[in-house]
Amino acid sequence: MSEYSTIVVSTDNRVGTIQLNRPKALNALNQELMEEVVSVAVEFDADPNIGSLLITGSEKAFAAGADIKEMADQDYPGMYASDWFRRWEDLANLRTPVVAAVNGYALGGGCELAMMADVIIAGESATFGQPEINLGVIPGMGGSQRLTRSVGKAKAMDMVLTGRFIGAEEAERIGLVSRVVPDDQTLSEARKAAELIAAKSKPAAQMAKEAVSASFETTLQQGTRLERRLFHSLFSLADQKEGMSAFTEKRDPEWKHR
Ligand code: CO8
Repeated sequence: MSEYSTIVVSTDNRVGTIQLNRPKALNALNQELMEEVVSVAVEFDADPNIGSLLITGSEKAFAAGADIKEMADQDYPGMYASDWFRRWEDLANLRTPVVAAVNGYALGGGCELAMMADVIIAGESATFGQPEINLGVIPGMGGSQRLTRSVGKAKAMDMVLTGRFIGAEEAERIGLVSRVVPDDQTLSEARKAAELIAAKSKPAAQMAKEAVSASFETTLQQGTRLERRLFHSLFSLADQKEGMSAFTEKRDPEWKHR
């Protein structure tokens, strides 16, 4: 029996995997699921034996959005007082790289959750969308911001204003996903990517994530300066010596920092 009611959690090869598991609701994101996902992810983030996270759903749905039934009767004072769904930001702020394996629907909060990941591997029949406009609301888990930064104004406005769904091929073409693979290989390809990342020098992988993520927040000059400073700081670690020695000695590196 899993100790969680909305997710299935496992660890293997330095990868912490979280599978969303509310099949009857197409993995709709409710408060309980948010708490479970984020608390496990935060624990993985602090675990020296974990080098990357893998988040996935089912064949039919990565997640079909925030749980509409849970939200329907909420009111403004309650939403504001609880800062509804703020906790997802803790997932977006993890330092450990996160890979999302997306099959089926990634809609509304589901698309926004996928966009909190660093690498998105999508099955060829995956469907992405921000249909909140059809419910009389707007994206609320970062969709208006992360989507626009990923795909630009033209595509973000199109998706957010019309609510239209896009397929995996278009999602890859516009830069929303990293790779598209056959549906039956989504999880295995995502796992391979997560294992590849988890096998790197952990501080190098974390700093690579930090540097790329900073491009969403800073000017070019601030961002390139941060990148340079992080680059310089890696020369304080044994892994820089090991990585460069291994290259010249034509062997695989054996990372010390995990
Ligand atoms: N919430 C709750 N239940 C859902 C959701 C959802 N988002 N999506 C699907 N379900 C449930 C259905 O109600 C249904 O349950 P039941 O069998 O009890 O009726 C079950 O899942 C299966 O769904 P369908 O029968 O509808 O399956 P279909 O294959 O016919 O359709 C769709 C699949 C197209 C995915 C359809 O279910 C759908 O349109 N779902 C809603 C998609 C949507 O609008 N998502 C956006 C939600 S709003 C949001 O995400 C806001 C995020 C930000 C919040 C931040 C707050 C600060």
